[in-house]
Amino acid sequence: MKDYINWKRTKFAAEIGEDDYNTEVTLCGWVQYTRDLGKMAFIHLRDRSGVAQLTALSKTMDKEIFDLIVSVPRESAISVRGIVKQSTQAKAGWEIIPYKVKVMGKASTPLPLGVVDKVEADMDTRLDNRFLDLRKPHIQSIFMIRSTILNAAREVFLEEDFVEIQTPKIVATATEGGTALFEMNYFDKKAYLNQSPQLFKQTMMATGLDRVFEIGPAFRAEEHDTVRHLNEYTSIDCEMAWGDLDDSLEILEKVIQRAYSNVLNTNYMDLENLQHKIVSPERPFPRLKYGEIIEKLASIDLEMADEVSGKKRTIEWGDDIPLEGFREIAKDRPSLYFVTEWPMKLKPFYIQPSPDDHEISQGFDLNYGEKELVSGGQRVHDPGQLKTLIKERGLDLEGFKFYLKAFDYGMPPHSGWGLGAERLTMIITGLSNVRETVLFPRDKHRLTP
Ligand code: AMO
Repeated sequence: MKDYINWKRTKFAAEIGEDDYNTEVTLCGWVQYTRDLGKMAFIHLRDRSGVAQLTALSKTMDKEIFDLIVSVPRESAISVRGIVKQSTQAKAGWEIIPYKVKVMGKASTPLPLGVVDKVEADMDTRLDNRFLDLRKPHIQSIFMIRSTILNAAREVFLEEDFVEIQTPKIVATATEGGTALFEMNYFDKKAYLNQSPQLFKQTMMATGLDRVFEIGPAFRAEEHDTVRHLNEYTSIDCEMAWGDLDDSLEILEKVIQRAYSNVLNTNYMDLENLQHKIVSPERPFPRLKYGEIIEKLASIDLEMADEVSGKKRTIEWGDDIPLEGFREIAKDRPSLYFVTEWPMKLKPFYIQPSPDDHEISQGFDLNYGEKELVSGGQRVHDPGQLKTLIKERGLDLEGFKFYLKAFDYGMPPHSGWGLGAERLTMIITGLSNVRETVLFPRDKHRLTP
């Protein structure tokens, strides 16, 4: 027989209040829990907003429907039509007395992953069954927050007159150094998955668009198997012309600040689900010079392996700052701070030297404690200087032809930065593993789902 009932949701569980008492509602969601007492049964129906208690009474329902609702396996997707009744026993102060039920998607048994189990399953089981993992409210909250963060960035860029762009992900040239590239066949040529939109976003500075941003995937074939590295991540990139580095830093501060404030305003329930408290950072963020950090680390005798001899020695100017170094700095600076005035040799070829000292770059990082969130800087816009820097790094000019061409026909001064969406989400949600912030993470051991 044709089903003439409209099973569309009329309310979310969390929307139900006193005004709905004694009215009819249709709820849609998943069966979280069932307790069958014979003539009566309690069912917890979970939707995106929360949980509703259904109190099924055999005397007010067709036997067939009562039997169906008490026997439907946990985590099945159902729609329920019923009356909202005030109740002193139900936690919410109300319950639903159902009279019609439709099973939309029956769940198989046993479940590969418990949704309401007190004990958290291991990461691999969770990622292998991500659709069930996301039924847990605190896991769903991570992605609600991630969505707010990406929209906050977009909001600021659009307010500040940036133009959204998309650049190719299949490319012929490395951007961030040749070691971390995924290679692929492109018909009869070799191609790579792009590590960063760097060369393309800079090329856009020669077009007159002036300010561009891109939120898109970046691929790094790094061997790192850490809680901070992914092989595919989402990069929030921007580039702006006719200004200086301070303009770029200001936009970055605004993006980060807006991400915090929008999450605080719209995701307070999600933060509660994650049992995490955040405070919106104040602008301007503190700025530390690379040299000051090295001095501090040398004063506590932080040791590292010499690049040439491999022997242990105290850290000195010119060394990259290892994670242990940033851990020391994080003891005094557990939150956001810029690291500026890096040595030229520690920054990519496209970063401009300081006008006062050619050993020092106009590149910066933004850290949160020991974690790097952002890299960026004032770019080289003089074509001759850029070619020299590319050659000095032992890179082949030929591979950069399309990029260099844009510098030969009127390239304005420009700066920009790249922010890892997952690292920012990790910090705002208070999670310790970056994999938590990606639906289907790609790491050294994981290619499915
Ligand atoms: P960089 O290589 O420092 O700079 O990357 C910028 C930011 O991207 C994020 N990120 C990653 N996140 C997760 N997994 C990874 N493997 C990974 N690699 C990078 C980090 C990092 O701070 N072109 C420059 C940016 C610029 O100058 O505009 C770049 O890509 O949050």
